[in-house]
Amino acid sequence: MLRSTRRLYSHSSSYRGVKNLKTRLTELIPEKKEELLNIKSKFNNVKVGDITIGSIIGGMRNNSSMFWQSTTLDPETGIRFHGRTIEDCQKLLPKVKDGSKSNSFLPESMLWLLMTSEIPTQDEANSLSKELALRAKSLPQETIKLLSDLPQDLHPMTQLVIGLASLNKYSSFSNKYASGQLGKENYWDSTYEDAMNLIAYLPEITGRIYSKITGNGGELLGVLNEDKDWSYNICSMLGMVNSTDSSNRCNLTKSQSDDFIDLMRLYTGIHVDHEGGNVSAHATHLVGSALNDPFLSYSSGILGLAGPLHGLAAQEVVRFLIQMNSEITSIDDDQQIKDRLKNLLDSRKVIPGYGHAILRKPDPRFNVMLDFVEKRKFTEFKDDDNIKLMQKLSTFAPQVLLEHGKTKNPYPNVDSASGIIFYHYGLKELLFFTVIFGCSRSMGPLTQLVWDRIYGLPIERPKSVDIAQLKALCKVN
Ligand code: AMX
Repeated sequence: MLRSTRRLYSHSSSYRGVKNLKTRLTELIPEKKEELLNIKSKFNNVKVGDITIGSIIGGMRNNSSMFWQSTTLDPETGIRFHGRTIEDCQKLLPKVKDGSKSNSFLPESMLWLLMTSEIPTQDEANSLSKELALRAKSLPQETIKLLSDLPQDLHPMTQLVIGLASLNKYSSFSNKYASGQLGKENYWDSTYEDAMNLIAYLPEITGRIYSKITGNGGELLGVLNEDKDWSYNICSMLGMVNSTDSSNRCNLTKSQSDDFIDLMRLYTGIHVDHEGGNVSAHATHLVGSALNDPFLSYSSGILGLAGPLHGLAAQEVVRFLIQMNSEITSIDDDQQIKDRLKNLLDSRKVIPGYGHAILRKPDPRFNVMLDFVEKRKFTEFKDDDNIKLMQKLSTFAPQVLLEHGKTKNPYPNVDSASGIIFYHYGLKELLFFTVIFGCSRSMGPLTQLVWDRIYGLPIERPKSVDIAQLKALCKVN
């Protein structure tokens, strides 16, 4: 399909009279900066907690040692975005207003909330959708060419990393820094520009990777519509929209297509951030602290997300569900399903999609994905055994994991539901699911990177201890 050549984003402070995100952010900076610097100067020596040997050897568990601006993860109630639960966000954040029956808030509204701690108005959310669509048009041809030259069988997450890292050449931050134009006070401005461009480019990069792995040579399966929202454009470029924008490669009906776009808004809206310590967020923050630009920093986050214990779990779950479904004799044979789960644990394998390093209750993000299914269980999903198995496992797997007794959290995490719903609508390429996760996750860690630069946070450099020091601490020889 043709690449649109319509107008690019211009950096004015308002769009149709609505203040843009950067303008609002700029207004907030002095107050927020003073707040944090005040805490640092007055309370520098306040103790936060004790670091134990268990934490040093055990992946730094329970070690509160990072500052993260926008989200916190409560072990019982789950993620909060500037104090607001997912339920609050569903009530408060603006949704798309285009006449479709969308129930999910716009991820753009969430980005506004993450950056500013404020709920945007409908006009502000819409103007951000427009801004991202306009920024998307400047995706460099070199990156497009690079993506199209990659081997079809290269893992989609590797393709995503390569695409994002290549944008470093065009980074406003890196280029200005290298030419000596930047003082510390100005770091945040070009970091913000790069971060917003990166988020804006993701729908097209994602679409091109999907086209490549499905044998379409990297040519887009749909166009970017500048009058539509970010999630719509992801769906369009995956060829998953029933409109003239998109190839509608799975022949979705209008209602299925609307549901799929809504699913994308829901999924990308709730995966944006999960506080700072998870691998993708932490990696972005760590690499960014060495003053890398957002493209290199978030490529590192994506590399972390590609691990099977983190984002790749989404892919593992779908593989697991499909395989189990092909092996059991009936979806109604509950005992057979439980036995298979037990066998899996006995052979020291993990049940993908279950457990969490911090959460100790079912993930509220899982609950909203399940709600999406529940609302359609007698219609769209009534004949889908994979979806039925996913629902059954959400009851059986916690029982089996509890009996087994090792896992600290036996409940479903968000990955146990998401991939199989995408699969239902026609996204069958399992390796691809984590790329969609990567689109969403850009928003939280990149917001943090902008704030890291606003606050002027230093390079991250924890102290490590060697085995002799460990022994000395434990008073053993
Ligand atoms: N199935 C089987 N065993 C599990 C398990 C699961 N789903 N979750 C945890 N365990 C085991 C651990 O492997 C560990 O065993 P070990 O003592 O023999 O090493 C023991 O239970 C204790 O682990 P834990 O403290 O409860 O979990 P953790 O903090 O070490 O790890 C996580 C957390 C997510 C990596 C783990 O629960 C897991 O591997 N889950 C399956 C993979 C998954 O769904 N990952 C996605 C997480 C969400 C995300 O980031 N996208």
